Amino acid sequence: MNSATKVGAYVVGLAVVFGGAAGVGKIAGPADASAEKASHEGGGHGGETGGHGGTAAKPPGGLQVSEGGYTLVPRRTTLTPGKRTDFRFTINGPDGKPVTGFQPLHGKRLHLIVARRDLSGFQHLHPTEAGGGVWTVPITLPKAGVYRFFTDIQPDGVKEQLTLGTDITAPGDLRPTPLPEPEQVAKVDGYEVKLSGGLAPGKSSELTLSVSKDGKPVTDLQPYLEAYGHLVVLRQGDLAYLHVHPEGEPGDGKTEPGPGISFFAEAPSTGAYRLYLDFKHGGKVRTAEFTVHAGDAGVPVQEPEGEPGHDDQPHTH
Ligand SMILES: [Cu+2]
Repeated sequence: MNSATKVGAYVVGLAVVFGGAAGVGKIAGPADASAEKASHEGGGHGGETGGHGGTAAKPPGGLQVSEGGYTLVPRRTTLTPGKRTDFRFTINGPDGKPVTGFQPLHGKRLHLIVARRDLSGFQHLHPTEAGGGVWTVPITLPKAGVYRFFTDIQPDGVKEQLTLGTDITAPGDLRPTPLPEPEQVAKVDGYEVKLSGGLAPGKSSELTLSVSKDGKPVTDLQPYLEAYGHLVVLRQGDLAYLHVHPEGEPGDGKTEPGPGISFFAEAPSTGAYRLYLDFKHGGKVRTAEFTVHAGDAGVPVQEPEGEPGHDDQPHTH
């Protein structure tokens, strides 16, 4: 392979990462639209892992424990609730051996996202490699339940970012947390984050998250992992995963450090989604959470136990 081909492949890879953003989180500004088009035109040979930006060609990320020959292998599949535990895992490659070469994604070679299957208990962690491709991270699963563990990675030689997902159980008495109703304002640690815009099924839409504290807009957000905000979106029902980055980057000469952080995202379908915005201010990373519905159908009714059901579910014809 000559170096020109290599560079070309790398550029296509980037277009897929940011155009297809972990499977479905499309960032579709005008500039990205052309990049995505380029990836389509250049990616005709890509095959199954060719990273088509559209949702029809590639399923959302995080639904598979193994993709493109790479498998997330936890050393244990249960963790005691409420107990801090050293969680260890490997990413095994097509040869069955732990992978040691990863390309950094937003400053880290591996991102670990954890959420309980009812969409509560979100955590965004950065494990360290203990050697030989074994990753380790101290973690506490606060309550009993089944948790989804997602790894965002791009092994060396792979053209696109992969999000692998596996279930880890914290045994005990499970009390599901109902998904909160959609609200435009989230509060965390004295901060208020206001959401404008929403998610549309199958097409890109803009979401702006504005951060304020004590009623005043925050205009000195700090870069966190090379961005003013990181947005993880999980779909209710199967925890389909998207990780979206803002339109602009710190230091690009036009992106302001708040109060607004803008994202373009595409929901893979109608349904309910939980949004988790990581932002950094005053030296600390905080997470603001929102429920957002994409489209107006297909969201299951959540009733307290014992209440009679309603016959208002949408029907398919
Ligand atoms: Cu991360």
